[in-house]
Amino acid sequence: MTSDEPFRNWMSTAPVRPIQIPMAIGAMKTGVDRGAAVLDETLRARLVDRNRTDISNRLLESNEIPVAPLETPDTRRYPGSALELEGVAEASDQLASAVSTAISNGELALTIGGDHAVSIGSIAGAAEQCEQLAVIWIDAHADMNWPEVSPSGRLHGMSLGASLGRGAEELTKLRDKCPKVQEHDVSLIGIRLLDPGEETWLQESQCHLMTMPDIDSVGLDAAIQHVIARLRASGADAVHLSFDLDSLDPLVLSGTGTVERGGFTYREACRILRLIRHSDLPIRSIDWVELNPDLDPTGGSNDVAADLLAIALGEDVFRAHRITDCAAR
Ligand SMILES: [Mn+2]
Repeated sequence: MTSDEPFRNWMSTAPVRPIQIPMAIGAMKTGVDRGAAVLDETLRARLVDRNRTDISNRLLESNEIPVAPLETPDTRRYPGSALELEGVAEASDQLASAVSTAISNGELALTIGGDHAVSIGSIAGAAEQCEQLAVIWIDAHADMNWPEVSPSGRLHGMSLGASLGRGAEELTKLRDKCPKVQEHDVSLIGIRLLDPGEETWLQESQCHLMTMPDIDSVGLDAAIQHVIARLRASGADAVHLSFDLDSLDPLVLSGTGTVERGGFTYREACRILRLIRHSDLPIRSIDWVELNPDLDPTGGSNDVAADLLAIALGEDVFRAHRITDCAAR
């Protein structure tokens, strides 16, 4: 990695290709499929409202990936299984192709979920367009289960695991490259709930884990700067950012399927996204996932999800006073 390449980080510079993927079969819960269209619309309306032509002019026409609909929502747990494997694998392959094409055209591939199982496809697509992919995973959960240890059988809790090469072959061998990303090139941020299998794996893995208690102990800026420095030194030639909206505190965003208390505040999330956006990491692709509009009838969660996405894509407030003497940005 060299840092003199202009516009290495595509978050606030490249044309943006939104790719809607209304997946609910990874979560087995209705509503999260609707999140894809709602988030896309809310983002576009917001940019018009606020006259952010700098960003709206970069937003290209959205693609939509077809996904098998969730026929029977099911809240029961199916330990040791991989529910709806075929449907997820099929949609993941199509998403991978769309993400890969967008990146090859110089477009920031913006995957809009849908549940977090969509990352299986987006990471596969991102991995196709580089030598060595790194992943920043911002989430309340690690999503590193695999069928044998999964407490629920839902694939949205196995997406990072599959990208790391554990799980059903239909997913791990998707588009031939396995694993899509190596453990030492993965940084997880904001984690506050691990299942037993995930905990065991993480203890022996080389994944870089920044749990919420870790962040509290070193401070948010230091934690994120550490992640950035680590990935910069990794040799990765592309970085994928996967943002699960359940990383936020439920008081900030309640419209998501698996809420965990103790999440990021709105301001903390803004700060994290700005630090990543201002970094020289070669970000080529982003996921924005797990918005479930049905779970927050006020619409407030849709607005929060769209606000943060706008910030990820380059929105900023005008700053009257530059605080140069402490090198803040
Ligand atoms: Mn997740």
